[in-house]
Amino acid sequence: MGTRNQPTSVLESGIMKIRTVTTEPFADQKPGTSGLRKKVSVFRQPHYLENFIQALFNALHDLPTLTLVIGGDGRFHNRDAIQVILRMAAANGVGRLIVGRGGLLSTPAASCLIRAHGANGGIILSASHNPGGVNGDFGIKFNVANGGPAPERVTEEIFRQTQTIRQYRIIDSDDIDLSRDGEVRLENTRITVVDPVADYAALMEKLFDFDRLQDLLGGGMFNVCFDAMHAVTGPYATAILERRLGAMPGTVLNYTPLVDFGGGHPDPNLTYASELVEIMAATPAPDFGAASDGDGDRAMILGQRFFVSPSDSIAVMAANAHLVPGYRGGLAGVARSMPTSQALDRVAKRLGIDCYETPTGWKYFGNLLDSGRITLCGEESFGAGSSHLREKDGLWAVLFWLDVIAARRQSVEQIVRAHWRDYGRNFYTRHDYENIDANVAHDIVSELRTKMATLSGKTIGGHQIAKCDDFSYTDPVDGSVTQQQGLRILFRDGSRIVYRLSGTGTEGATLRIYIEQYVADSARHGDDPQTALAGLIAAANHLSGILTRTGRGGPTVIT
Ligand code: VG1
Ligand code: CO
Repeated sequence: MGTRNQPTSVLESGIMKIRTVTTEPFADQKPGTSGLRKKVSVFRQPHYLENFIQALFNALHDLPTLTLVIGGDGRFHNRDAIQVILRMAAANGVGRLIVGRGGLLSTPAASCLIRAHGANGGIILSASHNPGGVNGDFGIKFNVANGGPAPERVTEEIFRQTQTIRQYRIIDSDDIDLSRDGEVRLENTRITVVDPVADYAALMEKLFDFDRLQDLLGGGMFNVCFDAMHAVTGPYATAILERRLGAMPGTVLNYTPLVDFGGGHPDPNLTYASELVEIMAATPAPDFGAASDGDGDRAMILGQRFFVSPSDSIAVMAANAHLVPGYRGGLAGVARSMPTSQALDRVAKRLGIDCYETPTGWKYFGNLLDSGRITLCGEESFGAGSSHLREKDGLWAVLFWLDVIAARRQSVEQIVRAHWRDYGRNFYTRHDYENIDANVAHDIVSELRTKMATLSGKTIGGHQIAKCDDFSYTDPVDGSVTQQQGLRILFRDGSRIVYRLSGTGTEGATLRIYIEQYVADSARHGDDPQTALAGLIAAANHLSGILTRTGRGGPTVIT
Protein backbone atom coordinates (compact mmCIF):
# COMPACT_ATOMS: atom_id res chain seq x y z
CA MET A 1 0.00 0.00 0.00
CA GLY A 2 1.44 3.33 -1.06
CA THR A 3 4.91 1.88 -1.55
CA ARG A 4 5.64 4.17 -4.47
CA ASN A 5 5.06 7.27 -2.38
CA GLN A 6 7.75 9.10 -0.52
CA PRO A 7 6.06 9.45 2.89
CA THR A 8 5.83 5.68 3.37
CA SER A 9 9.57 5.40 3.17
CA VAL A 10 9.90 8.34 5.54
CA LEU A 11 7.60 6.48 7.93
CA GLU A 12 9.58 3.29 7.52
CA SER A 13 12.82 5.05 8.21
CA GLY A 14 11.17 6.25 11.41
CA ILE A 15 12.20 9.88 11.23
CA MET A 16 8.70 11.28 11.62
CA LYS A 17 7.94 13.00 14.83
CA ILE A 18 4.70 14.24 16.32
CA ARG A 19 5.29 17.68 17.74
CA THR A 20 3.11 19.54 20.19
CA VAL A 21 3.43 23.24 19.48
CA THR A 22 2.56 25.94 21.99
CA THR A 23 0.31 28.68 20.68
CA GLU A 24 -1.95 31.59 21.64
CA PRO A 25 -5.56 32.13 20.53
CA PHE A 26 -6.44 34.54 17.71
CA ALA A 27 -9.54 36.56 18.53
CA ASP A 28 -10.89 36.64 14.97
CA GLN A 29 -11.49 33.02 14.04
CA LYS A 30 -15.27 33.14 14.03
CA PRO A 31 -16.70 31.52 10.88
CA GLY A 32 -19.08 33.73 8.85
CA THR A 33 -21.85 32.94 6.35
CA SER A 34 -19.71 30.22 4.83
CA GLY A 35 -16.61 29.28 6.81
CA LEU A 36 -13.62 31.27 8.00
CA ARG A 37 -12.49 33.80 5.37
CA LYS A 38 -9.48 36.04 5.72
CA LYS A 39 -6.77 37.64 3.66
CA VAL A 40 -4.03 35.20 2.65
CA SER A 41 -1.63 37.33 4.72
CA VAL A 42 -3.76 36.65 7.81
CA PHE A 43 -3.84 32.91 7.14
CA ARG A 44 -0.07 32.85 6.63
CA GLN A 45 0.71 34.27 10.06
CA PRO A 46 2.53 31.68 12.14
CA HIS A 47 0.03 29.30 13.84
CA TYR A 48 -3.09 30.92 12.32
CA LEU A 49 -4.13 28.02 10.11
CA GLU A 50 -2.86 25.46 12.61
CA ASN A 51 -4.90 26.98 15.45
CA PHE A 52 -8.10 26.82 13.47
CA ILE A 53 -7.52 23.25 12.30
CA GLN A 54 -6.64 22.10 15.82
CA ALA A 55 -9.76 23.84 17.12
CA LEU A 56 -11.75 21.93 14.53
CA PHE A 57 -10.19 18.61 15.56
CA ASN A 58 -10.82 19.49 19.22
CA ALA A 59 -14.47 20.02 18.40
CA LEU A 60 -14.73 16.54 16.85
CA HIS A 61 -14.86 13.26 18.74
CA ASP A 62 -13.36 9.80 18.21
CA LEU A 63 -10.86 11.00 15.63
CA PRO A 64 -9.45 7.51 14.88
CA THR A 65 -12.89 6.40 13.70
CA LEU A 66 -13.39 9.39 11.42
CA THR A 67 -13.11 9.71 7.66
CA LEU A 68 -12.75 13.26 6.36
CA VAL A 69 -12.77 14.52 2.78
CA ILE A 70 -10.28 17.27 1.94
CA GLY A 71 -9.82 19.51 -1.09
CA GLY A 72 -9.94 23.08 -2.22
CA ASP A 73 -10.54 25.41 -5.12
CA GLY A 74 -6.87 25.68 -6.08
CA ARG A 75 -6.38 29.24 -4.94
CA PHE A 76 -3.10 30.56 -3.56
CA HIS A 77 -2.16 28.80 -0.27
CA ASN A 78 -4.34 25.75 -1.12
CA ARG A 79 -1.25 23.64 -1.81
CA ASP A 80 0.64 24.57 1.37
CA ALA A 81 -2.39 24.58 3.64
CA ILE A 82 -3.48 21.11 2.59
CA GLN A 83 -0.09 19.65 3.51
CA VAL A 84 -0.29 21.25 6.95
CA ILE A 85 -3.79 19.84 7.43
CA LEU A 86 -2.70 16.33 6.40
CA ARG A 87 0.20 16.45 8.86
CA MET A 88 -2.03 17.75 11.64
CA ALA A 89 -4.71 15.15 10.90
CA ALA A 90 -2.09 12.41 11.19
CA ALA A 91 -0.71 13.90 14.41
CA ASN A 92 -4.22 13.98 15.82
CA GLY A 93 -4.86 10.39 14.78
CA VAL A 94 -7.67 10.96 12.28
CA GLY A 95 -8.57 7.55 10.81
CA ARG A 96 -8.84 8.28 7.13
CA LEU A 97 -8.57 11.18 4.71
CA ILE A 98 -9.96 11.25 1.19
CA VAL A 99 -8.18 13.95 -0.78
CA GLY A 100 -8.92 15.29 -4.26
CA ARG A 101 -6.02 14.79 -6.66
CA GLY A 102 -3.86 17.89 -6.78
CA GLY A 103 -5.61 19.02 -3.58
CA LEU A 104 -8.57 20.06 -5.72
CA LEU A 105 -12.26 19.57 -5.05
CA SER A 106 -15.15 21.81 -5.92
CA THR A 107 -17.48 22.46 -3.00
CA PRO A 108 -20.29 20.35 -4.54
CA ALA A 109 -17.81 17.56 -5.36
CA ALA A 110 -16.64 17.56 -1.74
CA SER A 111 -20.25 17.24 -0.62
CA CYS A 112 -20.71 14.43 -3.13
CA LEU A 113 -17.62 12.55 -1.89
CA ILE A 114 -18.64 12.86 1.76
CA ARG A 115 -21.99 11.29 0.92
CA ALA A 116 -20.69 8.70 -1.55
CA HIS A 117 -18.07 7.41 0.90
CA GLY A 118 -20.12 7.76 4.06
CA ALA A 119 -17.45 10.12 5.42
CA ASN A 120 -17.99 11.99 8.67
CA GLY A 121 -17.27 15.37 7.20
CA GLY A 122 -14.95 17.41 5.06
CA ILE A 123 -12.60 20.35 5.02
CA ILE A 124 -12.91 22.62 1.98
CA LEU A 125 -10.18 25.14 1.36
CA SER A 126 -11.86 28.03 -0.37
CA ALA A 127 -12.94 31.62 -0.06
CA SER A 128 -15.45 30.86 -2.80
CA HIS A 129 -16.31 33.97 -4.85
CA ASN A 130 -13.67 36.14 -3.15
CA PRO A 131 -10.55 37.03 -5.17
CA GLY A 132 -7.43 34.88 -4.75
CA GLY A 133 -3.68 35.24 -5.11
CA VAL A 134 -1.06 36.32 -2.63
CA ASN A 135 -2.98 39.54 -1.90
CA GLY A 136 -6.38 37.87 -2.13
CA ASP A 137 -8.46 35.80 0.26
CA PHE A 138 -8.25 32.30 1.64
CA GLY A 139 -10.83 30.33 3.54
CA ILE A 140 -11.74 27.11 5.29
CA LYS A 141 -15.19 25.56 5.39
CA PHE A 142 -16.11 22.56 7.47
CA ASN A 143 -18.86 20.24 6.30
CA VAL A 144 -20.56 17.54 8.32
CA ALA A 145 -21.65 13.96 7.64
CA ASN A 146 -24.68 14.87 5.53
CA GLY A 147 -22.23 16.59 3.15
CA GLY A 148 -23.43 20.08 4.02
CA PRO A 149 -21.97 23.10 5.76
CA ALA A 150 -21.62 22.67 9.51
CA PRO A 151 -24.65 24.02 11.34
CA GLU A 152 -24.18 26.93 13.69
CA ARG A 153 -23.85 24.85 16.85
CA VAL A 154 -20.79 23.17 15.28
CA THR A 155 -19.17 26.39 14.01
CA GLU A 156 -19.85 27.95 17.41
CA GLU A 157 -18.05 25.07 19.10
CA ILE A 158 -15.08 25.40 16.74
CA PHE A 159 -14.96 29.13 17.47
CA ARG A 160 -15.11 28.43 21.20
CA GLN A 161 -12.15 26.08 20.81
CA THR A 162 -10.16 28.75 18.94
CA GLN A 163 -10.60 31.06 21.92
CA THR A 164 -9.00 28.73 24.43
CA ILE A 165 -6.43 26.94 22.31
CA ARG A 166 -2.95 26.63 23.81
CA GLN A 167 -1.34 23.96 21.66
CA TYR A 168 -1.65 22.02 18.46
CA ARG A 169 -0.25 18.75 17.16
CA ILE A 170 1.62 18.31 13.90
CA ILE A 171 3.91 15.75 12.37
CA ASP A 172 7.24 16.50 10.75
CA SER A 173 7.20 14.84 7.39
CA ASP A 174 7.82 15.45 3.73
CA ASP A 175 4.92 16.63 1.62
CA ILE A 176 2.46 13.94 0.59
CA ASP A 177 2.41 13.41 -3.17
CA LEU A 178 -1.10 14.44 -4.21
CA SER A 179 -0.43 14.32 -7.94
CA ARG A 180 -1.44 10.67 -8.42
CA ASP A 181 -4.39 8.61 -7.26
CA GLY A 182 -3.50 6.04 -4.64
CA GLU A 183 -3.10 5.43 -0.98
CA VAL A 184 -0.44 6.23 1.61
CA ARG A 185 -0.21 6.07 5.37
CA LEU A 186 1.00 8.85 7.57
CA GLU A 187 1.37 7.42 11.06
CA ASN A 188 -1.99 5.70 11.62
CA THR A 189 -3.84 7.84 9.13
CA ARG A 190 -4.83 6.33 5.79
CA ILE A 191 -4.73 8.93 3.03
CA THR A 192 -6.51 8.16 -0.24
CA VAL A 193 -5.96 10.43 -3.21
CA VAL A 194 -8.94 10.29 -5.59
CA ASP A 195 -10.04 11.67 -8.93
CA PRO A 196 -11.88 14.89 -8.00
CA VAL A 197 -14.36 14.55 -10.88
CA ALA A 198 -15.37 10.86 -11.17
CA ASP A 199 -17.95 10.46 -8.37
CA TYR A 200 -19.48 13.83 -9.13
CA ALA A 201 -19.79 13.09 -12.85
CA ALA A 202 -21.41 9.72 -12.06
CA LEU A 203 -23.97 11.47 -9.88
CA MET A 204 -24.80 13.96 -12.65
CA GLU A 205 -25.34 11.07 -15.03
CA LYS A 206 -27.96 9.65 -12.67
CA LEU A 207 -29.91 12.91 -12.51
CA PHE A 208 -29.94 14.08 -16.12
CA ASP A 209 -30.76 12.59 -19.49
CA PHE A 210 -27.24 12.31 -20.86
CA ASP A 211 -28.42 10.92 -24.21
CA ARG A 212 -30.69 13.89 -24.74
CA LEU A 213 -27.93 16.25 -23.63
CA GLN A 214 -25.52 14.59 -26.02
CA ASP A 215 -27.96 15.16 -28.87
CA LEU A 216 -28.28 18.79 -27.90
CA LEU A 217 -24.62 19.57 -27.32
CA GLY A 218 -22.92 17.18 -29.72
CA GLY A 219 -24.94 18.12 -32.79
CA GLY A 220 -23.11 21.37 -33.43
CA MET A 221 -26.44 23.23 -33.61
CA PHE A 222 -26.49 24.44 -30.02
CA ASN A 223 -23.46 26.26 -28.68
CA VAL A 224 -22.56 26.68 -25.05
CA CYS A 225 -20.00 28.95 -23.48
CA PHE A 226 -19.03 28.04 -19.94
CA ASP A 227 -16.62 30.40 -18.20
CA ALA A 228 -14.78 28.56 -15.43
CA MET A 229 -13.04 31.84 -14.52
CA HIS A 230 -9.73 30.01 -13.93
CA ALA A 231 -11.28 28.49 -10.85
CA VAL A 232 -12.10 24.93 -9.82
CA THR A 233 -14.93 24.05 -12.23
CA GLY A 234 -12.64 23.93 -15.28
CA PRO A 235 -11.78 20.23 -14.90
CA TYR A 236 -15.40 19.33 -14.08
CA ALA A 237 -16.97 21.26 -16.95
CA THR A 238 -14.39 20.04 -19.46
CA ALA A 239 -14.86 16.42 -18.42
CA ILE A 240 -18.66 16.53 -18.44
CA LEU A 241 -19.63 19.07 -21.13
CA GLU A 242 -16.86 18.51 -23.65
CA ARG A 243 -15.57 14.97 -23.14
CA ARG A 244 -18.72 13.21 -21.95
CA LEU A 245 -21.48 15.17 -23.69
CA GLY A 246 -19.63 16.08 -26.86
CA ALA A 247 -19.82 19.86 -26.68
CA MET A 248 -17.32 21.53 -28.99
CA PRO A 249 -13.75 21.80 -27.73
CA GLY A 250 -13.40 25.37 -26.50
CA THR A 251 -16.86 25.35 -24.92
CA VAL A 252 -15.21 25.77 -21.54
CA LEU A 253 -13.31 29.06 -21.23
CA ASN A 254 -10.56 29.73 -18.69
CA TYR A 255 -10.57 26.07 -17.71
CA THR A 256 -7.23 25.84 -15.93
CA PRO A 257 -7.50 26.51 -12.20
CA LEU A 258 -4.91 29.18 -11.35
CA VAL A 259 -3.77 30.28 -7.90
CA ASP A 260 -4.86 33.85 -8.58
CA PHE A 261 -7.74 33.00 -10.94
CA GLY A 262 -5.75 34.76 -13.64
CA GLY A 263 -6.08 38.04 -11.73
CA GLY A 264 -9.88 37.88 -12.06
CA HIS A 265 -12.58 37.91 -9.43
CA PRO A 266 -14.33 34.53 -9.59
CA ASP A 267 -17.74 35.89 -8.72
CA PRO A 268 -20.14 35.03 -11.55
CA ASN A 269 -22.19 38.19 -11.87
CA LEU A 270 -22.64 40.83 -14.56
CA THR A 271 -19.73 42.89 -13.27
CA TYR A 272 -17.01 40.31 -12.59
CA ALA A 273 -17.86 37.79 -15.33
CA SER A 274 -17.51 40.51 -17.96
CA GLU A 275 -15.71 38.30 -20.48
CA LEU A 276 -18.69 35.94 -20.69
CA VAL A 277 -21.18 38.80 -20.57
CA GLU A 278 -19.50 40.34 -23.65
CA ILE A 279 -19.51 37.05 -25.54
CA MET A 280 -23.21 36.55 -24.82
CA ALA A 281 -24.04 40.14 -25.77
CA ALA A 282 -22.42 39.85 -29.20
CA THR A 283 -24.15 38.99 -32.47
CA PRO A 284 -23.96 36.13 -33.10
CA ALA A 285 -23.68 34.76 -29.57
CA PRO A 286 -23.65 31.21 -28.25
CA ASP A 287 -27.08 29.82 -27.35
CA PHE A 288 -26.30 29.39 -23.70
CA GLY A 289 -23.77 30.97 -21.38
CA ALA A 290 -22.77 30.18 -17.82
CA ALA A 291 -20.05 31.13 -15.39
CA SER A 292 -19.22 29.62 -12.04
CA ASP A 293 -17.43 30.90 -8.96
CA GLY A 294 -14.15 30.01 -7.26
CA ASP A 295 -15.33 26.81 -5.63
CA GLY A 296 -17.97 25.81 -8.20
CA ASP A 297 -21.13 26.08 -6.14
CA ARG A 298 -22.58 29.07 -8.01
CA ALA A 299 -23.62 29.57 -11.60
CA MET A 300 -24.80 32.55 -13.59
CA ILE A 301 -27.10 31.56 -16.46
CA LEU A 302 -27.28 33.66 -19.62
CA GLY A 303 -29.15 33.32 -22.88
CA GLN A 304 -28.32 35.20 -26.07
CA ARG A 305 -28.31 38.83 -24.96
CA PHE A 306 -30.41 37.77 -22.00
CA PHE A 307 -29.66 37.62 -18.26
CA VAL A 308 -31.49 35.18 -16.02
CA SER A 309 -31.92 36.61 -12.56
CA PRO A 310 -30.86 33.89 -10.10
CA SER A 311 -34.18 34.13 -8.28
CA ASP A 312 -36.00 33.53 -11.57
CA SER A 313 -33.62 30.71 -12.39
CA ILE A 314 -34.64 28.77 -9.28
CA ALA A 315 -38.32 29.36 -9.99
CA VAL A 316 -37.96 28.22 -13.60
CA MET A 317 -36.07 25.12 -12.46
CA ALA A 318 -38.80 24.23 -10.00
CA ALA A 319 -41.54 24.78 -12.58
CA ASN A 320 -39.75 22.55 -15.10
CA ALA A 321 -38.36 19.90 -12.77
CA HIS A 322 -40.83 17.31 -14.05
CA LEU A 323 -38.95 17.37 -17.38
CA VAL A 324 -35.69 16.25 -15.74
CA PRO A 325 -35.28 12.52 -15.02
CA GLY A 326 -33.90 12.92 -11.48
CA TYR A 327 -36.93 15.00 -10.48
CA ARG A 328 -39.73 13.33 -12.42
CA GLY A 329 -41.19 11.97 -9.21
CA GLY A 330 -42.07 15.52 -8.15
CA LEU A 331 -40.72 17.96 -5.62
CA ALA A 332 -41.42 17.35 -1.94
CA GLY A 333 -41.13 21.06 -1.26
CA VAL A 334 -38.81 23.95 -2.04
CA ALA A 335 -36.90 26.60 -0.09
CA ARG A 336 -35.23 29.91 -0.71
CA SER A 337 -33.13 32.25 1.38
CA MET A 338 -35.09 35.21 2.71
CA PRO A 339 -33.66 37.87 0.33
CA THR A 340 -34.34 35.65 -2.71
CA SER A 341 -37.38 36.80 -4.70
CA GLN A 342 -40.80 35.27 -4.17
CA ALA A 343 -40.97 33.94 -7.74
CA LEU A 344 -40.32 30.49 -6.27
CA ASP A 345 -43.25 30.84 -3.86
CA ARG A 346 -45.60 31.25 -6.83
CA VAL A 347 -44.37 28.03 -8.41
CA ALA A 348 -44.70 26.19 -5.09
CA LYS A 349 -48.24 27.44 -4.70
CA ARG A 350 -49.17 26.19 -8.16
CA LEU A 351 -47.55 22.81 -7.43
CA GLY A 352 -49.30 22.60 -4.07
CA ILE A 353 -46.05 22.18 -2.13
CA ASP A 354 -44.43 24.06 0.76
CA CYS A 355 -41.93 26.86 0.20
CA TYR A 356 -39.64 27.54 3.18
CA GLU A 357 -37.89 30.86 3.79
CA THR A 358 -34.49 30.53 5.46
CA PRO A 359 -31.66 32.88 6.45
CA THR A 360 -28.86 33.48 3.94
CA GLY A 361 -26.33 30.63 3.74
CA TRP A 362 -26.60 27.06 2.58
CA LYS A 363 -26.35 25.57 6.08
CA TYR A 364 -29.99 26.44 6.73
CA PHE A 365 -31.21 24.13 3.97
CA GLY A 366 -29.54 21.04 5.49
CA ASN A 367 -32.28 20.02 7.92
CA LEU A 368 -35.02 20.65 5.36
CA LEU A 369 -33.25 18.43 2.82
CA ASP A 370 -32.31 15.73 5.34
CA SER A 371 -35.86 15.48 6.66
CA GLY A 372 -37.29 15.18 3.15
CA ARG A 373 -39.28 18.41 3.44
CA ILE A 374 -37.71 19.89 0.33
CA THR A 375 -36.15 18.68 -2.92
CA LEU A 376 -34.96 21.94 -4.50
CA CYS A 377 -33.63 25.16 -3.01
CA GLY A 378 -31.68 28.26 -3.87
CA GLU A 379 -30.43 31.73 -3.15
CA GLU A 380 -30.46 35.00 -5.06
CA SER A 381 -26.65 34.94 -5.03
CA PHE A 382 -26.43 32.54 -8.00
CA GLY A 383 -26.71 29.39 -5.89
CA ALA A 384 -29.14 26.58 -6.58
CA GLY A 385 -29.16 23.01 -5.44
CA SER A 386 -31.22 19.98 -4.58
CA SER A 387 -31.41 16.87 -2.48
CA HIS A 388 -28.67 15.28 -4.63
CA LEU A 389 -26.11 16.98 -2.35
CA ARG A 390 -26.00 19.32 0.61
CA GLU A 391 -24.29 22.22 -1.16
CA LYS A 392 -25.33 24.53 -3.89
CA ASP A 393 -24.03 23.27 -7.18
CA GLY A 394 -23.10 25.41 -10.18
CA LEU A 395 -22.49 22.78 -12.84
CA TRP A 396 -25.59 20.86 -11.75
CA ALA A 397 -27.65 24.02 -12.32
CA VAL A 398 -26.12 24.35 -15.80
CA LEU A 399 -26.93 20.73 -16.65
CA PHE A 400 -30.44 21.19 -15.25
CA TRP A 401 -31.03 24.18 -17.52
CA LEU A 402 -29.57 22.39 -20.53
CA ASP A 403 -31.75 19.35 -19.88
CA VAL A 404 -34.84 21.58 -19.68
CA ILE A 405 -33.80 23.28 -22.92
CA ALA A 406 -33.27 19.88 -24.55
CA ALA A 407 -36.76 18.82 -23.44
CA ARG A 408 -38.57 22.03 -24.39
CA ARG A 409 -36.55 22.86 -27.50
CA GLN A 410 -36.79 26.55 -26.63
CA SER A 411 -34.19 29.21 -25.98
CA VAL A 412 -33.30 30.49 -22.50
CA GLU A 413 -35.16 33.72 -23.22
CA GLN A 414 -38.27 31.94 -24.50
CA ILE A 415 -38.39 29.75 -21.40
CA VAL A 416 -38.06 32.68 -19.00
CA ARG A 417 -40.54 34.89 -20.86
CA ALA A 418 -43.06 32.06 -20.94
CA HIS A 419 -42.54 31.67 -17.20
CA TRP A 420 -43.30 35.36 -16.62
CA ARG A 421 -46.41 35.17 -18.76
CA ASP A 422 -47.57 32.22 -16.77
CA TYR A 423 -46.74 33.39 -13.25
CA GLY A 424 -46.14 37.14 -13.55
CA ARG A 425 -42.72 38.67 -13.06
CA ASN A 426 -41.03 39.33 -9.73
CA PHE A 427 -38.78 42.22 -10.72
CA TYR A 428 -35.68 41.94 -8.62
CA THR A 429 -32.35 43.58 -8.06
CA ARG A 430 -29.54 43.44 -5.54
CA HIS A 431 -27.26 46.42 -4.99
CA ASP A 432 -23.95 45.68 -3.29
CA TYR A 433 -21.89 48.39 -1.68
CA GLU A 434 -18.61 46.56 -1.23
CA ASN A 435 -15.80 47.42 1.14
CA ILE A 436 -17.40 50.40 2.85
CA ASP A 437 -16.17 51.58 6.21
CA ALA A 438 -17.33 49.03 8.81
CA ASN A 439 -18.39 51.70 11.32
CA VAL A 440 -20.44 53.55 8.72
CA ALA A 441 -22.10 50.28 7.69
CA HIS A 442 -23.01 49.38 11.26
CA ASP A 443 -24.34 52.89 11.89
CA ILE A 444 -26.52 52.68 8.78
CA VAL A 445 -27.96 49.36 9.91
CA SER A 446 -28.60 50.38 13.49
CA GLU A 447 -30.25 53.65 12.43
CA LEU A 448 -32.40 51.78 9.95
CA ARG A 449 -33.43 49.42 12.71
CA THR A 450 -34.61 52.36 14.83
CA LYS A 451 -36.32 54.08 11.91
CA MET A 452 -38.17 50.95 10.89
CA ALA A 453 -40.14 50.91 14.12
CA THR A 454 -42.01 54.02 12.93
CA LEU A 455 -42.55 53.10 9.29
CA SER A 456 -45.45 50.74 9.25
CA GLY A 457 -48.53 52.15 7.48
CA LYS A 458 -46.47 54.82 5.67
CA THR A 459 -46.13 55.01 1.91
CA ILE A 460 -42.68 55.19 0.30
CA GLY A 461 -41.74 54.92 -3.36
CA GLY A 462 -45.45 54.68 -4.12
CA HIS A 463 -45.95 51.53 -2.02
CA GLN A 464 -47.64 51.27 1.34
CA ILE A 465 -45.65 49.55 4.09
CA ALA A 466 -47.40 46.66 5.81
CA LYS A 467 -44.70 45.65 8.27
CA CYS A 468 -41.01 45.98 9.08
CA ASP A 469 -38.87 43.47 10.96
CA ASP A 470 -35.46 41.94 11.45
CA PHE A 471 -35.76 38.47 9.95
CA SER A 472 -35.65 35.63 12.41
CA TYR A 473 -35.87 31.92 11.58
CA THR A 474 -36.96 28.95 13.61
CA ASP A 475 -35.75 25.71 12.08
CA PRO A 476 -38.82 23.46 11.77
CA VAL A 477 -36.70 20.34 12.32
CA ASP A 478 -34.56 21.08 15.36
CA GLY A 479 -36.26 24.21 16.65
CA SER A 480 -33.04 26.26 16.62
CA VAL A 481 -33.61 30.00 16.31
CA THR A 482 -31.44 32.34 14.22
CA GLN A 483 -31.99 36.06 14.69
CA GLN A 484 -31.06 39.35 13.02
CA GLN A 485 -30.81 37.95 9.50
CA GLY A 486 -31.74 41.09 7.59
CA LEU A 487 -33.91 44.17 7.95
CA ARG A 488 -37.09 43.83 5.94
CA ILE A 489 -39.57 46.40 4.75
CA LEU A 490 -42.61 44.46 3.59
CA PHE A 491 -45.19 46.31 1.50
CA ARG A 492 -48.87 45.61 1.22
CA ASP A 493 -48.56 44.64 -2.46
CA GLY A 494 -45.87 42.04 -1.71
CA SER A 495 -42.94 44.29 -2.69
CA ARG A 496 -39.92 44.22 -0.40
CA ILE A 497 -36.77 46.11 0.50
CA VAL A 498 -34.19 44.13 2.48
CA TYR A 499 -30.92 45.38 3.99
CA ARG A 500 -28.24 42.94 5.06
CA LEU A 501 -24.57 43.03 5.90
CA SER A 502 -22.46 40.43 4.11
CA GLY A 503 -20.83 37.71 6.19
CA THR A 504 -18.25 36.62 3.63
CA GLY A 505 -16.11 39.72 3.03
CA THR A 506 -12.62 40.26 4.39
CA GLU A 507 -12.25 44.03 4.01
CA GLY A 508 -14.45 46.70 5.57
CA ALA A 509 -18.12 45.83 5.29
CA THR A 510 -20.43 45.06 2.39
CA LEU A 511 -24.01 46.28 2.56
CA ARG A 512 -26.47 44.47 0.34
CA ILE A 513 -29.80 46.05 -0.58
CA TYR A 514 -32.34 43.66 -2.09
CA ILE A 515 -35.39 45.04 -3.88
CA GLU A 516 -38.38 43.21 -5.26
CA GLN A 517 -41.71 44.09 -6.85
CA TYR A 518 -44.25 41.79 -8.46
CA VAL A 519 -45.83 42.78 -11.78
CA ALA A 520 -48.64 40.67 -13.23
CA ASP A 521 -49.15 42.75 -16.39
CA SER A 522 -47.25 41.02 -19.19
CA ALA A 523 -47.03 44.26 -21.19
CA ARG A 524 -44.48 45.42 -18.59
CA HIS A 525 -42.43 42.23 -18.37
CA GLY A 526 -39.84 43.45 -20.86
CA ASP A 527 -38.88 46.46 -18.72
CA ASP A 528 -35.37 46.85 -17.38
CA PRO A 529 -35.48 45.92 -13.67
CA GLN A 530 -33.55 49.07 -12.71
CA THR A 531 -36.29 51.13 -14.36
CA ALA A 532 -39.18 49.00 -13.13
CA LEU A 533 -37.84 49.21 -9.58
CA ALA A 534 -36.68 52.85 -9.72
CA GLY A 535 -39.21 54.04 -7.14
CA LEU A 536 -38.28 51.42 -4.57
CA ILE A 537 -34.55 51.80 -5.28
CA ALA A 538 -34.78 55.54 -4.64
CA ALA A 539 -36.76 54.90 -1.45
CA ALA A 540 -34.22 52.32 -0.26
CA ASN A 541 -31.32 54.68 -0.92
CA HIS A 542 -33.06 57.59 0.73
CA LEU A 543 -34.08 55.66 3.83
CA SER A 544 -30.56 54.33 4.43
CA GLY A 545 -28.71 57.44 3.30
CA ILE A 546 -26.26 55.02 1.69
CA LEU A 547 -24.95 57.38 -0.99
CA THR A 548 -24.37 60.41 1.20
CA ARG A 549 -23.05 58.34 4.11
CA THR A 550 -20.50 56.50 1.99
CA GLY A 551 -19.80 59.17 -0.59
CA ARG A 552 -20.31 56.55 -3.27
CA GLY A 553 -21.86 57.35 -6.63
CA GLY A 554 -23.71 54.04 -6.67
CA PRO A 555 -23.39 50.34 -5.90
CA THR A 556 -20.19 48.37 -6.63
CA VAL A 557 -22.19 45.54 -8.17
CA ILE A 558 -25.75 45.51 -9.47
CA THR A 559 -27.41 42.18 -10.04
C1 VG1 B 1 -22.94 35.33 0.24
C2 VG1 B 1 -24.30 35.14 -0.39
C3 VG1 B 1 -24.99 33.92 0.19
C4 VG1 B 1 -24.07 32.70 0.01
C5 VG1 B 1 -22.71 32.97 0.62
C6 VG1 B 1 -21.74 31.85 0.37
O1 VG1 B 1 -23.08 35.57 1.61
O2 VG1 B 1 -25.10 36.28 -0.22
O3 VG1 B 1 -26.23 33.74 -0.43
O4 VG1 B 1 -24.64 31.56 0.63
O5 VG1 B 1 -22.16 34.16 0.05
O6 VG1 B 1 -21.58 31.61 -0.99
P1 VG1 B 1 -23.01 37.05 2.27
O7 VG1 B 1 -23.07 36.85 3.74
O8 VG1 B 1 -21.74 37.67 1.77
O9 VG1 B 1 -24.19 37.77 1.71
V1 VG1 B 1 -20.11 31.02 -1.56
O10 VG1 B 1 -20.38 30.58 -3.13
O11 VG1 B 1 -19.16 32.45 -1.34
O12 VG1 B 1 -19.59 29.89 -0.47
CO1 CO C 1 -18.94 29.52 -3.82
